[in-house]
Amino acid sequence: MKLTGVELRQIRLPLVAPFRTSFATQTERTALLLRAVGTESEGWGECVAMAEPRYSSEYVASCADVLSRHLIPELARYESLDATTVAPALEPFRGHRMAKAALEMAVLDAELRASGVPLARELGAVRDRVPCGVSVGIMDSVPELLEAVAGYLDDGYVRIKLKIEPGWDIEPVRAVRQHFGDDLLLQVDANAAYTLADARHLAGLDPFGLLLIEQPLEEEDILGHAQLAKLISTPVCLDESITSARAAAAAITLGACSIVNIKPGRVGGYLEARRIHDVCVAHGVPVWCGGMLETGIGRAANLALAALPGFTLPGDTSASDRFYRTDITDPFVLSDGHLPVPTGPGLGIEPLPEVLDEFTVTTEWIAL
Ligand code: NPG
Repeated sequence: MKLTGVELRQIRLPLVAPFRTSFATQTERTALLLRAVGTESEGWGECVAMAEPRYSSEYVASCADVLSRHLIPELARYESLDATTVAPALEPFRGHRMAKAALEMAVLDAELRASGVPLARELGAVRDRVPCGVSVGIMDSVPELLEAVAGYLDDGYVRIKLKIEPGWDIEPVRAVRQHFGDDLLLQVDANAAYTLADARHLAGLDPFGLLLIEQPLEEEDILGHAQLAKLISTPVCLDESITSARAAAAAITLGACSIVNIKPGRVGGYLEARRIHDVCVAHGVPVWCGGMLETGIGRAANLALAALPGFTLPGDTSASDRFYRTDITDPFVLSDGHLPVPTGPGLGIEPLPEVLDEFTVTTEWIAL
């Protein structure tokens, strides 16, 4: 396929409720969408970067900038492009994995649409639906948290993830465990809010039978995670630190994690995400699919990935209405705690043009 151009579109979607993590409170999602236009077909990509560089150093405007100035023009040199050539072609540009992932995703979707192959089949999926967990933000009070968790359990979610930070950790976890019982699949996510000096405090979570604690320490602190893993009995899962298959192999080998959260948009794309999956399977390390408040576009692709055999824990692949009253695609609706893996060619879903236009803030066309 020869690319003729790429459209960059920034959209802004209101959230159904504020979502508070240890690094920010979000009330809306600003997202960057890509539409890659090739000689035979078109494909969609979604960049997972947030409006501000709080979760990672990348952010929407930085991604739009590097895509339009460097990454997209670089692909003009390729007369015949397929998704496997995108990452090697962009390799000379350092970092910017979220931007690269979005571009590879759009090319991959275009290519698979042209050949009629669903993304799930291309990646090696073994399931036609996936069990879904939900991520619950930091709340002002424990009663408010219990009410939110009860609502999600009523919806059918099979696993609860609580966002934690210093001052909001042991007590909310204890309350949820006591209120909902020992059978609830429960895990926590610190988004790098602690240091190794908090090890004894974090060991206070040990009695609650958590599935895992996600990214307790800062992104670069692999050694610290390895030390922490020896001091607490809750399994350590890494998210932000896992930037590539190589990083995953190193973290596992060093004992820094025993579970991995794979976010395709954070690791440079679905092809690298599959390599991380393969590395983890080879090491006997369970993986699950993370979420970044994706629209239906990114959600569709995450469901395809989450259907691979090594994804043995429920992911943050929640239904569209977890975050959005109106999504830009047909919504993904939870059924018996599961979402269906899309079966159409490519992502198997497309934005609804009128809705997309309604939420669009800017568009830019980069011709190749
Ligand atoms: O279900 O899409 C979702 C959100 C899940 O909590 C979630 N994501 O750290 O994993 C995370 C967190 C996140 C949210 C990360 C926003 C970055 C931005």
